[in-house]
Amino acid sequence: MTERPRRAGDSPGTASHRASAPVHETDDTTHRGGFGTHGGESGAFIERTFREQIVLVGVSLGGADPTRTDADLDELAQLIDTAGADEVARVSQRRSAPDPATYIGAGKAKEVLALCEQHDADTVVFDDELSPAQQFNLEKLLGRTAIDRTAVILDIFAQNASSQEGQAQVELAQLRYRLPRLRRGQGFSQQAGGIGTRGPGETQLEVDRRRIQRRIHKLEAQLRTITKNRQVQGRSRRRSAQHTVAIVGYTNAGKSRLLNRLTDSGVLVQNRLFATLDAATRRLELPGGERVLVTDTVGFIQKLPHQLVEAFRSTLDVVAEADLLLHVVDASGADPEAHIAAVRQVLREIGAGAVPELLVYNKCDLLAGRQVPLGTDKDAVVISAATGEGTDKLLAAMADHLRADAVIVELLVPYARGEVLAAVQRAGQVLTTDTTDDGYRLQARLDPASAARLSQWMVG
Ligand SMILES: Nc1nc2c(ncn2[C@@H]2O[C@H](COP(=O)(O)OP(=O)(O)OP(=O)(O)O)[C@@H](O)[C@H]2O)c(=O)[nH]1
Ligand SMILES: [Mg+2]
Repeated sequence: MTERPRRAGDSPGTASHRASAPVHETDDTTHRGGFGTHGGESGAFIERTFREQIVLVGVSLGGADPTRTDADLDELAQLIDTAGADEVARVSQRRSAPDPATYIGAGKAKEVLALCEQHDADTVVFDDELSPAQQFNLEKLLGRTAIDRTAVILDIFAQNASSQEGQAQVELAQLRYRLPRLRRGQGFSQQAGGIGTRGPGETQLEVDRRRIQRRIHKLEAQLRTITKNRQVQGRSRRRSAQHTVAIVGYTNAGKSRLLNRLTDSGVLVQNRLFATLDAATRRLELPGGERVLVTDTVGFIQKLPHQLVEAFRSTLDVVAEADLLLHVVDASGADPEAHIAAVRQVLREIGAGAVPELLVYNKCDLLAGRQVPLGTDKDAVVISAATGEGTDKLLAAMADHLRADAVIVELLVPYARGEVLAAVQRAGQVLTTDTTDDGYRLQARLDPASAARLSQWMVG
């Protein structure tokens, strides 16, 4: 048993929380794993008083490439490390299809059990989502907690959520994941006891389910209110006609560091997965003088739990509504193409598949002479958010993209209508200004939507 060592990159809040946590006493007869216990309203899936010992299991399905499975398990190991646990062993198997009862085959399960005993593992983590029945059967077979990648990701999100909205979204995703997996003797039993909590003929399990349902409805209502408030703000932003740019990409690609580099803002940057959960928006002036709003967003990953995508949908609206996406890719990573594909898949899921995208290969300072794997995208930009290399080109490329469909118009604005002049300046680029007897005569470059909105002032 080890106490979780404090690591560089940990936020002071979590680290001190862990350091002060009581050391969990082990008892040889009961298993100490708390990773994956689906109880408690607080929502943590993972034991935090010590670093759990984890066995990882991956399956290459159909004709899938086994090296792919190994890369996926490397990523899973990174996830469990971020969650606060350690890999002690890994097992992989090729199958044409998952076993409906136990996901892996019976023989393989025995092998996993032997490994667990050899390493005194607390928990077994499967790289793909287990059905509730598979999870139940595996726990019985293995005599320890069996969970999947989804539970680990949900746990990391729960650790990192800080805003009220983020916490509500993560809790909602956790409860939706937990509800079909609730079993007798788990869940809210301790809290649910007492006179009046149980209806006639209701079992404890039914009471627990009902409590979770109620909590889900409450969270949904809370999130609807937050979304409505945001939509009001969004409308005023659209009236101001500023372009919006969303920074998207795989987790840890350097999205937040890029926002900081472009806008000099102090957004949290960490060498940790899912450091950013709350969108941060900053103003940025492009080389042509046009002002845009840039938003940093939550990172994506392969097999991102659909419960999380659903729960974060309203936050991710900024992505679907953006005029341009900066898709940040870690160019120094092992398989940038796979990351790009995973991100594009999530983009499609959230209705942002058609938003124009500018590929931004980041971390070029780490390439040490290697070629950037540019693929076929000739518009892609290569940068380093760390050193600032390439960011001039990136800004120019952003301006080009946003201007691509712009039109040049002539406007006549009466002197008394200073607010119209200001709206033109915000919406686009003023090319020339003359003073005439009737007011300001401007030549401006505007996007079609802004031009339509300002059409009453157009002349010529
Ligand atoms: N060497 C190098 N490191 C970078 C660069 N950009 C980001 N990093 C590092 O990569 C790690 C992740 O950076 P973040 O900006 O937090 O990444 P992110 O994409 O916002 O990640 P999440 O919010 O967790 O999804 C940090 O340790 C950064 O310092 C870069 O250009 N070069
Ligand atoms: Mg970030």
